[in-house]
Amino acid sequence: MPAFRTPPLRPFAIDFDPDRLTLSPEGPTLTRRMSDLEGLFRDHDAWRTAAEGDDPVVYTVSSSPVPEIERELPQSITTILPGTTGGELWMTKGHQHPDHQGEIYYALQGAGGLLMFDGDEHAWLDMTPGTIGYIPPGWAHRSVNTGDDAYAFLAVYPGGAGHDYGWVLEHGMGRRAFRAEGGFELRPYGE
Ligand code: S6P
Ligand code: ZN
Repeated sequence: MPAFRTPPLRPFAIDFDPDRLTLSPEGPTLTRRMSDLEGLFRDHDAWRTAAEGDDPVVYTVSSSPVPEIERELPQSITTILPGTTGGELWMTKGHQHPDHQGEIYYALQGAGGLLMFDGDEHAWLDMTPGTIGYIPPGWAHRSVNTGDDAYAFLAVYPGGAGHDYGWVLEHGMGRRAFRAEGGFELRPYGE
């Protein structure tokens, strides 16, 4: 057996429940509350008030049992709840893959956006059920709930990709998404 098959995974099927947004068999589930998102929202005072108040769940990430190791291809479902902090739409932390590996997102439910930033240029993809968003190597990515209901998507990514969250704190994401009349608007990161 080739060395890369350690530990060996046998082929298996994963059941997706579109109503409960769960994978079976399931792996770890991560819950991100407002207090986990320090330094990310433009309005730091509004963030602190929410984090020190009821500290709401902003998003969850439910994974299949496929491990995050080289040559494996893990999947997860992210569900972002609807809401704003200081007018800024609820979102994921955002990260860069250190080895600049690509990734695929598939929108499942609700309305959202996929914001990408390569350190120079930003890109925004509207994500509604059925949209496949392609994240090219070297583009940091953050997901935003632009609607009034939960926004959920499937992510498929290289197991050895790693997640660099410090990159976003250092470089930003190029744009921020705020609630606006009739929808949302993107503003330059520092405004
Ligand atoms: C992993 C993939 C997603 C995110 C998830 C949460 O490469 O991009 O599963 O991890 O959407 O976002 P974040 O920025 O908190 O990891
Ligand atoms: Zn990623």
